[in-house]
Amino acid sequence: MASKGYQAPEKVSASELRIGIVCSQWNEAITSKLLEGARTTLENAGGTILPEHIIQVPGSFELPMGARILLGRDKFDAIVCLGCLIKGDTEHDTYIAQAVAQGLTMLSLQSNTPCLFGVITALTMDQAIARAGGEHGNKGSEAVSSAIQMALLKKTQPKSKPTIGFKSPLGD
Ligand code: DLZ
Repeated sequence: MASKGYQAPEKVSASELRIGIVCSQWNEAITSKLLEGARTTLENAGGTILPEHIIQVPGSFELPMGARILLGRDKFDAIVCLGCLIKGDTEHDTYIAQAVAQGLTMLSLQSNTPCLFGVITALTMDQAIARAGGEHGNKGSEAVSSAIQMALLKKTQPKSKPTIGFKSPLGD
């Protein structure tokens, strides 16, 4: 079955974009597929990922901090965060997923740089496999498509002073 998820607009070019990737090592068999999908999608759009623009973090919980580290290193148009949370016997996965979603939302708004949630939240390993290049697409690839769209959206806005009082801690 084809993925019913987000369909990227056609003919976007990422050739002028600097996209960073943060990849979690937990469930590495899955996150490596997300990374592969992310790279392929970016390259198909004319972009490249330099080795120094990819960092590994231990688990999904560390993704927002990893994104923060990348943003402190260089100027990026977007950061794509890749992880895979699989439900265990407890609510652990829910707390981590919420923390990551909130962390990335906060970081995006504070840094004025889109930080994308390319995290699979699955009940089983089979569900994760289906979302990492299987029948439900590749969430890494989808996150990169969203990153390109958001980065281009931001680039094409007229420069204006912030009107709602935010001042970026990252000097953007
Ligand atoms: C501890 C933990 C568990 C149980 N499960 C996952 C998981 O399914 N996916 C994932 O990305 N990370 C998991 N982690 C690790 C946490 O994300 C985090 O690295 C640790 O709690 C240390 O902060």
